[in-house]
Amino acid sequence: MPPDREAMRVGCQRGLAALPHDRNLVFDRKVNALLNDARARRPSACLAFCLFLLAATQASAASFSDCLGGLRGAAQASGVDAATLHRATSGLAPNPEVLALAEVQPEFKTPIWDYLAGLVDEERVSDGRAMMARWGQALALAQSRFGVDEATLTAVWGVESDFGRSFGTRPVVQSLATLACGGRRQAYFRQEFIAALKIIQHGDVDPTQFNGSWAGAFGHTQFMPSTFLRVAVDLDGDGRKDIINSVPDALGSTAAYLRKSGWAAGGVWGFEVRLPEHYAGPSGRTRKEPMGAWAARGVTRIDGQPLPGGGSAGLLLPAGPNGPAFLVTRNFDAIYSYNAAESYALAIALLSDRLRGRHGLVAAWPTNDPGLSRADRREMQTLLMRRGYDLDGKADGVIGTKTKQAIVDFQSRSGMSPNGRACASVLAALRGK
Ligand SMILES: [Ca+2]
Repeated sequence: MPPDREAMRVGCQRGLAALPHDRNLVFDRKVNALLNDARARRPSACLAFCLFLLAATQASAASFSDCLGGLRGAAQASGVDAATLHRATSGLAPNPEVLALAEVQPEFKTPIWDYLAGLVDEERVSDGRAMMARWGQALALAQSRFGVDEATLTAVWGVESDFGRSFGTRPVVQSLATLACGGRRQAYFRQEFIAALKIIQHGDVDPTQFNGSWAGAFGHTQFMPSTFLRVAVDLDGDGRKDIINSVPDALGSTAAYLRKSGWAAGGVWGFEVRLPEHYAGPSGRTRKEPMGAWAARGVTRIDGQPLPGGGSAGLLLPAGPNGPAFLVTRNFDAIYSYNAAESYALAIALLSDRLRGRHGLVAAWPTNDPGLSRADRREMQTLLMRRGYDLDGKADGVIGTKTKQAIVDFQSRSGMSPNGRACASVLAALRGK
């Protein structure tokens, strides 16, 4: 496979191209919320929906069974043994919720400052520092073997699964079989399904614990099965590559992934810069030029110091020329390849800087209404519930459908623009009343 196709395949690890991955988790919760809404609040709609689902399920049961037969044949042809096939696919039924999740489209585009406010908050910085202290030995080993520094590995872990707190709960084999037999990317998920069976056959992952996101990403660092087969390592030396139960294996596998994606040992991801006034020159992550060329255009470090001498970088302007600006290197591209979204890579880069003890972003995002940290989101949800909004009793910091609906309603009643954003003005209004 040509390198660019390979990068795309890897970059689209979660089955959705160019979407920051936490939004997929949000979709996940959103569809659950929709289904729950239908069940709880609109019994007649639920009945119609369930009858439709039943009819569709019956009609597709035969075709799923045919499809699964084809998948078994393909798996066998690529070396999966009969015992593994029997163990992993007997009685397998499709999961309609997984197909529904694959079809969900975002209602609103999340501004990058909201996205980053939830991913790079004080809580994750503090958790990350504690994890660096706790897993220092494994991080040092991963760094010595693959050249990727400890702060970057910890930041990936924190953004991918909140340091192991959110793995996803759907059986990976079932999700992948469902997506391989329905939906828009069947060829891709067919290969992932076969890869998942190979992982089981090899004994790296216990089939009863093989759960993950709706798209089949699993473990501390949310690898797709084919990525696991390609790069996972046994860092703790117990003979198994286990990114579900072994933090060292997950961190080592992440380091191996970044190394294969072009990470330069000892290099930086880049840094925040200051542009000359009215800058109208070139920009773009992939438009790399020598540091000297940027210096000649008047670009400096954010504190006004001159740029370092060597290497090349692209000028990243995530919110246009009036927002924060960054010069990003090939190491930023390696992080980008993990999930094919610049906002995602920036979250990891900025979190890694905080974990190194450096300051966060200096320039302000072009908004007078900043996004909220997870602690602020939980407080906002608590205050909304106190006003009688039904959020299932959960102040979990996840902005799902019910929270958005509550925000829209609260904004409308308070004379604010009803955009459904979890933002500073909403929290301030809730606190003040
Ligand atoms: Ca191991």
